[in-house]
Amino acid sequence: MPWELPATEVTPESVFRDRRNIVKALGLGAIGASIPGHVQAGLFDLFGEKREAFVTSNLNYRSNPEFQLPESLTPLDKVTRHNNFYEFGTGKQDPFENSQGLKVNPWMLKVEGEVERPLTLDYDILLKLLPLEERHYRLRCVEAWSMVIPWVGFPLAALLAKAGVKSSATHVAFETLFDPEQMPGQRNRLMGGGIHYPYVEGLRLDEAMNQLSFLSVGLYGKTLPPQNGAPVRLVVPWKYGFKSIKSIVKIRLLDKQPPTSWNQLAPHEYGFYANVNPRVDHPRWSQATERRIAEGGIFSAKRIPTQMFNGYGEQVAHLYRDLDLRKYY
Ligand SMILES: Nc1nc2c(c(=O)[nH]1)N[C@H]1C(S)=C(S)[C@@H](COP(=O)(O)O)O[C@H]1N2
Ligand SMILES: [Mo]
Repeated sequence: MPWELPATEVTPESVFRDRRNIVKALGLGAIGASIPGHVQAGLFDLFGEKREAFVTSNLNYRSNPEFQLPESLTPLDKVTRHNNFYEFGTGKQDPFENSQGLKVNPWMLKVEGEVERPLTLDYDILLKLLPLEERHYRLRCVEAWSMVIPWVGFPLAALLAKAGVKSSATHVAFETLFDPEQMPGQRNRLMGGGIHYPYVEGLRLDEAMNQLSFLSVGLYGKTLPPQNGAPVRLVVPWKYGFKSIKSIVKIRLLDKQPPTSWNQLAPHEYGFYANVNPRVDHPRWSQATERRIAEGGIFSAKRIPTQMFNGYGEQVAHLYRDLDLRKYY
């Protein structure tokens, strides 16, 4: 097929050799102006000839034609430099600047709880267990900006099938790495935005089993950079971005709804469901439109109407037939 990619070249991934030099380089504020617009894996080679920053590697995958979009993709440099990942600070550039040292290999992802076969996946198994595919998804942040991102990964349902979900399970809980030594936002309440760490998220089981629910291990054809949630993060494109939890270490099947980080922090503003809905405003701003981050500066981003379920109603509206979406926001 034309969309088959050449054989993968799996290079050693996270390369991070000298933490102090990076911190120094960052302190000098040397990054920023000098970064070329079009960014490749070599982008992360920002800190000079010693190649100390995070390195991503090529993935072997096929593009899934069912998940293409009419809109253009958000350029890689925007996807990797305008982020929310409060473990590394609340500023949009903080994740990029503060996460390059994140150690993602070794990594351990556990699938446990109400399953027939609990799984412990290390970094290599995570990338090899299931066939990888590319999907273009809209990502709509609750802050009313959005992107279109080419993710590489596999359906969450495929992983859950490997573990064998017991009939007692009704929900799935997710947990991000807790490692205050590596994640400054977990050491400092102000820097971490007041979130009670580890960051946790959850889905109803039928939401988790929906074909759109995706575990991403890469974007733009390469393994995820830390700021986007390396080595594995959830992507649920019909929900606000905060549901798409990053750098996951635990997936737990439960017989009840789990607590979720943003809901715990501000329950009147962020619900458990968090389905993208232009008719239900955030208490402090409208959700009717969004700024689509594409070519050009972030502040030149075009304002476009927000679509119900972020445009994925055909795939997910049936899940909420009996739910009052004003009450269950
Ligand atoms: N662990 C963790 N996951 C997280 C967040 C976070 O702060 N911590 N931020 C969320 C929010 S608000 C958004 S919009 C998306 C952003 O994903 P991106 O930076 O890859 O675009 O990640 C989500 N996942
Ligand atoms: Mo977000």
